[in-house]
Order: sequence, then structure tokens, then C-alpha cells
Amino acid sequence: MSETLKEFALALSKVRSATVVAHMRPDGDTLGSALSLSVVLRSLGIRNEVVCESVVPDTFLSLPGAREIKKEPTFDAEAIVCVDCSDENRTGALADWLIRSKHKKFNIDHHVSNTRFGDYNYVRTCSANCQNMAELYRLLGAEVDKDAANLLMVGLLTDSGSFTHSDVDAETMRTAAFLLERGADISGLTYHLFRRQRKERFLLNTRIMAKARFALDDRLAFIAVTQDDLAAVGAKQEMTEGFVDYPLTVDSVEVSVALLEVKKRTYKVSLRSKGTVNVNEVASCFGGGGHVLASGCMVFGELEEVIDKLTYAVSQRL
Ligand SMILES: [Mn+2]
Repeated sequence: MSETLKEFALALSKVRSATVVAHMRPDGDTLGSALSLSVVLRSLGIRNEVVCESVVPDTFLSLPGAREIKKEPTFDAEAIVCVDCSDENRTGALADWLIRSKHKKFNIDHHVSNTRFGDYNYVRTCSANCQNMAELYRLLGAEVDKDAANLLMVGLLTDSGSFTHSDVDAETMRTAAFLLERGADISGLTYHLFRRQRKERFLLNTRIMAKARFALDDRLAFIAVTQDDLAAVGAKQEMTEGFVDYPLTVDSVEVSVALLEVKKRTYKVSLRSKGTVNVNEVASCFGGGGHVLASGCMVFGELEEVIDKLTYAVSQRL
């Protein structure tokens, strides 16, 4: 078993074909890692394909190679390269195949929890696994073209919260600088990944925020999306993703609650906190859960009752 990137790169450069594996419910980092590796391996004359058990989210479908991603391997390659996967189970439905395979396994990742399941492992904790990939391409002596640079930048932007997370360091920025020099388009990618939205979502957002309510001296905010709201602008439930974070931008607000009416008297509740209130405890009161700063639960009843119950639960912790 090898642990250095140099040995990893040397062994990988010798294979003639590879299956590149992205993790289940793929994010920008695993896709940026896998798709850029595919470009680089091809440039080195190594036949390869990218596999991922899950559907690729729409946002990422326009990335180079994204539409060619397979659900499972279509040929028996000499090596398997897992990217951004802390263990075999992160590959979802591909885990059995991966565990049973006798082929050389390469594991390149940035999670502390990585189990070193490969024959060749390179695990370095950093903001995004795409940083490790950039380093790998340097050791492989491969050229990073504009497509690969953009793909790696997708991983950096998504995993680092656009360079705002606490694990962003000088090394992250050096990788970003390297990618910018090779044509990565930060502003274009940022618009594509985080800003653009359907007109229906925009209209739903303005409608919902205009009806936002505040309680407990403006320390608690509620937004509610009913089936009537969705119908009024022709929006879908999934479009409410991210709405709950917006009221937290109000200085006085400590807890933001979004209520989504999934059917009459049934609300899917999302809670966000700035830290003073543990919203995992609030959600637990209603049989839900999650994390200190982000949790969810289902609450039943008429809208006003639901708001009253939640206001009480939050008031006990504020
Ligand atoms: Mn990652």
C-alpha cells in the first residue's frame, strides 16, 4: 500500500485504462475531480470513463463530459480511481463491485475520515479534493487545459463556499491562481453554479419574502410556502431550496424557519440558526433532527397553530 502522491502518480501513469468513480449524490468537488481526471488521462493516452451511481444534478450537466457519465462501468478497465470518496460505501450502488474488484484501486481524497481502502491512497485534508487533483496532474506532467481548469475550479468553488470556509488557506488560493492562469472563469462559473435561477423561482422568492413574519422581538423569522403560492407562479416545491437562509441575513434574526405546505395541515419545516439556539433540539420536539445550526421536522396543523408551536419551542431556548 502506498501513501505518497508521487507513487500514486507513477503507478497511475502506467495503467492503460481506468474507471474513474465519483461518489453518490455527486457534488461539484467529486464531479470536478472525476471529469478533469478523465480529460487528463485521455491526454496521456489512457482510455477511461467516469461512473457515478446517481443522476447528475442539472447544474453540473453542462460541464465537459458530464453527459457521458455512466451509471456503471461499460468496460473492464485495468484500474479504478475513486475521487473524493472517504470509503467504498460513498460510491453507493457501486460499492459491491468496487470491493470485489481485483483491479488496482486508487483512492484520492481530502476527508480526514478516509479509510485508505485503495492499493494507492493519497489523502490530504484541504478545502477541496480538486486541490489534490491539481497536484496530481503536476506530478503526472500533464497539461491542465481550459476545460480541466474550469472543472477543478468547480470543485474549489463548491467545496470552499466560494473561498469563504474556515479551511481555505494559502494553498487553496495558490491552486486557484494556477487554475486562473490556465483560463478558469470564476465569475462565469459562480453565476452558473450559485446565482442563476428559473424565473418561477425568482417570482416565488419575492412573493414569499414579502410575507415574511417576525416574532420574539425580531429574533425569530418565519417564511411559509403554500401550495397556492406554488401554483400562483407555476413553481415547484424543490425551488424553495435555500429560501430559509435568507431571513438570517437580518441582523436581529437568530433563528429562521421555513414552512413548506406539502399537503393540507402538513408542513415540512426547515430551521436555521446563527448559533445562539440549537435548532436540532427544536426539531427534536417535533420528531425531527439534524445539526445545531440546521435542522428539519414535520409539523401538523393549520398554519397559525404550526407557527405558534414553533414560536413556543424556540422561545424556550432563546
Ligand atoms: Mn469534496
